[in-house]
Amino acid sequence: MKIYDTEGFPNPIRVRIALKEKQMTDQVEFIPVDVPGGEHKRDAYLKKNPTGTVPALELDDGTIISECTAITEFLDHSSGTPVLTGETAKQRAIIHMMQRRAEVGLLDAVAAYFHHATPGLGPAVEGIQCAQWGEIQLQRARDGMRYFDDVLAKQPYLAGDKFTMADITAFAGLIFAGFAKINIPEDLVNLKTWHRRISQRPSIAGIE
Ligand code: GTS
Repeated sequence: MKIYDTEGFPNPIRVRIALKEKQMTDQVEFIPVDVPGGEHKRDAYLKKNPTGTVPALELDDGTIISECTAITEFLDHSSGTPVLTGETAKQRAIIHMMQRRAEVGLLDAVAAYFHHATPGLGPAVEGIQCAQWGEIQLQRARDGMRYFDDVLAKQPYLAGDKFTMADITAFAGLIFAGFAKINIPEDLVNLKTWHRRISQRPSIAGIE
């Protein structure tokens, strides 16, 4: 298997954490894609992944899978018991619900702020920018942090009592937030405590 990605970028980090959780990192070859240099928008990469985003997983039969949730589902069902995406119908539904909330309300919101309301990756890579849209998304990210703080007041992880794909997405959202200089407000103690706690997992330790 191959993973096309850009090391250190938030979405690629999601899959790298999932690989480590599943102890599958040594089963993949990482192929670097130069996103700051625009490689992801050139024909060779677009032929593989028409969305022009990283990461993408290439299976040994040539099948390409993009979208971190889809890649995580594949990994989780490829080795051992699924631990990141749930086993029962109810667990799976709740994990997907919270994962999507972490994506829309945090990771994607921060990304939109970064790409629209800041210089982002620079004029060579950024397309049309709309600063007002970016600022709206910044507020969405702030609301998202507050929402997750409330959730974490009642349970140790976003989808209940176990670490899942939803936590990985939110963690990547906070990585991106740090990069975009959006701090977690001091009063969100539950979110901060969760962040400190999951940062100590072997799959996450050292990622900042
Ligand atoms: N929903 C996608 C997923 O789950 O894989 C998002 C992928 C994505 O937006 N990746 C970013 C990308 O390729 C990289 S990251 O900075 O968000 O980690 N961006 C390039 C672009 O031009 O959109």
